[in-house]
Amino acid sequence: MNPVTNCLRRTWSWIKLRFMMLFDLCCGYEDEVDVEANNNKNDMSGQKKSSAGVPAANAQPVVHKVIMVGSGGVGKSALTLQFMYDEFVEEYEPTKADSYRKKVVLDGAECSIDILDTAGQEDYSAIRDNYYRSGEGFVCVFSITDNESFEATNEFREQILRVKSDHPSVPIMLVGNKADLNVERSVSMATAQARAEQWNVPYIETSAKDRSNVDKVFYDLMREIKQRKGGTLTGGANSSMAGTGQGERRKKKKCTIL
Ligand SMILES: Nc1nc2c(ncn2[C@@H]2O[C@H](COP(=O)(O)OP(=O)(O)OP(=O)(O)O)[C@@H](O)[C@H]2O)c(=O)[nH]1
Ligand SMILES: [Mg+2]
Repeated sequence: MNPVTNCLRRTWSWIKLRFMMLFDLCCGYEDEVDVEANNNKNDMSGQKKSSAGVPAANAQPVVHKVIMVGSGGVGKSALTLQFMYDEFVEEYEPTKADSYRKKVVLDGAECSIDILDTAGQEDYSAIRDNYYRSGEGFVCVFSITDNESFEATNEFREQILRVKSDHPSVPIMLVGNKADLNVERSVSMATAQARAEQWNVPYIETSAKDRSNVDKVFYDLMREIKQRKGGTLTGGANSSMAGTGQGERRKKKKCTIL
């Protein structure tokens, strides 16, 4: 990717993110809207339907909110940019926080995905809580060539579970990136799979460089988020949805006057 284009994209996404955070501050969403009540209004695709069962004319496509987490340099931005623009960024520029939105068709239904690409660098760890709050699903990335980044995934997961303590079965995917560098591998597939089983989440190996499994990560996660919104997933092996099964509650919008 052209460095100038890359820089412009990052600046634009940074500005958008500030606006989104300001909007959240003013009209912060909280979740007391009953998903069960929503289920009556929404079909399995999450599209609002009229009584005739066809999408209402003014129905907005559902937005699934995904957050990229993991140590610095593991490839969170590279995976995001590969998914968004089909491009691989060779140069490493540490992220502060960038947000992206893309319209996709998921199992025949149009929806949007919001991706928040967070900072892996320790300097930004204090602000992670704020970002994690808005996530409906998390991609927890490590590099298969870097054992330390694999060990760090435990901390990232703990932080997610702490912040999302009212959503204990929030979907998480464990992703081992840089699979194209197999000769430099320091985390075996069996070790990573064992951790995923322990967390009860899927494990996927990707390469942002050759695009392998990049779409799979985002689409599988959206599917889990969507099923969760639809309240149909009961949990089980290899699913991060194995939770309480209790009706998930989303918070009501409330306006704060500054
Ligand atoms: N060979 C190879 N290199 C990769 C892959 N993914 C990322 N990289 C490289 O690894 C470096 C870091 O990638 P980034 O995507 O910037 O890492 P990050 O996780 O976003 O890092 P922070 O923003 O600091 O948290 C860059 O030089 C990328 O080109 C991959 O799948 N294969
Ligand atoms: Mg980054």
